Amino acid sequence: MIAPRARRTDTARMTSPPIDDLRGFLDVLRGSGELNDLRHPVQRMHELGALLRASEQAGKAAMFHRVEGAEWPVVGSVLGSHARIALALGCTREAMGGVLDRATRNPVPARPIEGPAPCQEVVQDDVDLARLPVPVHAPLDGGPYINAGIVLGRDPVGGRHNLSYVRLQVKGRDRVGVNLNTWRHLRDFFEAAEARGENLPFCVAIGVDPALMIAAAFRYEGDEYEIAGALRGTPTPVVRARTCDVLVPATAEIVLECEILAGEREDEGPMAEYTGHYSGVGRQCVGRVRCITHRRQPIFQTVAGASFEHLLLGTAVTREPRLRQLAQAASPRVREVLLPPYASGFLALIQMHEPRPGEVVNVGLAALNAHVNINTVVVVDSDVDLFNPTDVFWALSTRVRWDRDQAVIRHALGNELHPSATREGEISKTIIDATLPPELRSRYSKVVYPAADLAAALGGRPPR
Ligand SMILES: Cc1cc2nc3c(=O)[nH]c(=O)nc-3n(C[C@H](O)[C@H](O)[C@H](O)COP(=O)(O)O)c2cc1C
Ligand SMILES: [Mn+2]
Repeated sequence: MIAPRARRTDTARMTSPPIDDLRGFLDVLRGSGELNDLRHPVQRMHELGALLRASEQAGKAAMFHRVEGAEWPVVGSVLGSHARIALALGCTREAMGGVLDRATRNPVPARPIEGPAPCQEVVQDDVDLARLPVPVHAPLDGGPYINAGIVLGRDPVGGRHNLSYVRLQVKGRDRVGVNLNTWRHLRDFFEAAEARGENLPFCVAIGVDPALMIAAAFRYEGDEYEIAGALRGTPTPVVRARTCDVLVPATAEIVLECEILAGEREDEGPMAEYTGHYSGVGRQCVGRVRCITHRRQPIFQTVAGASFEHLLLGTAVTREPRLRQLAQAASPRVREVLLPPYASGFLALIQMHEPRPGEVVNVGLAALNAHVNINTVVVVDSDVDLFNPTDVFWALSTRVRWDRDQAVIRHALGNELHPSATREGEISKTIIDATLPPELRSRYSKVVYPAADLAAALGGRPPR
């Protein structure tokens, strides 16, 4: 049992040592009772995915020590709950929004190191992806998917590094499908390279510390290594890849050094996506793996498609800071914002205190611009708890007059995976005003009973 990590409140700095690799974080999770260690053999096809889902739903990450036909263990759902993300950040659930927000405004750049790096302890120039224990997660997935890799690319203009997640379908010894959605920095870099007839070098770091995992999910115009450094409180040590000019995290478990091939497209998919539906099969980019490096006895990390981890990282917590900034810039009467993971990042909930006439629409428009995927904004009064879906549905059912309180925006850009979008991602968006208009506020007050100590009353004790 290791000592619990000191918790960071809104203002205090972390006092425990920073977590600087995946192994360090797994120790923290074990010490906090947040990790299931599964030691009996499991199948890489489907069985591992089903057990991982069961473990996540029971509230824990899962480490599979014996995967049939594989040498390396697999771990998943490492950041699959608010509690585990809070542990990674060394803060409380309530302080998380502030910690993430400040990280985007206090960049800590990566620090290149010389000499041998753990991630390059073993080098495999004769690439064979079959050596990696890549699971087939969901029942209808089109094949094994590497989802948890931090995809590292460099801006051809200026050279900044970009960190993101891109699902990679394993297609052969050294071949992967690369699913790049429309609104992605790596896609911009690739299109610029392809226009010159060139391949785009990129690397994939699999098995990294949680600050890097969280940073990669951010949409940020700078270099996302800066966010990882800010979240951890120390710069990310990086080392040059062996075959290209990309800097990779020195403590990663595994690194794939790759390139996206100019002029090539192939069928890719289907895969269980964050929308809760399977994606279709589409013509997507193709990557070639040129070299694999790894630590001795590496741990393979995975994120199952449509898992809570996928939703939390990809659609919720990392997008709330910008949502809060833009909504509060539109009105000082914005109190709280939320991208509830159950709505896959398409729904933004905003709580306002006594908005002025018309202001809800202004805030709604700002919120729609916080991330391209957001297509529904619901604004509620300050007596409605955003974290309680029952309360939000109550406001929707009792405080909306549908011919007056809804603005519909047509022909906007959203995400192409949404079932209502065109193939290019064109979609309609809406702002719903579920606040009481000023003239009704005094007429309709919410029924709230005082809190009571039922346990004390049942036990015959006097209430505290
Ligand atoms: C587990 C996971 C898998 C993801 N897979 C993809 C993907 O296959 N394609 C994609 O375009 N975005 C994917 N995303 C979303 C992007 O990684 C995310 O929006 C990121 O901010 C994009 O980086 P960028 O803003 O620097 O372009 C995924 C996110 C997560 C958390
Ligand atoms: Mn980016």
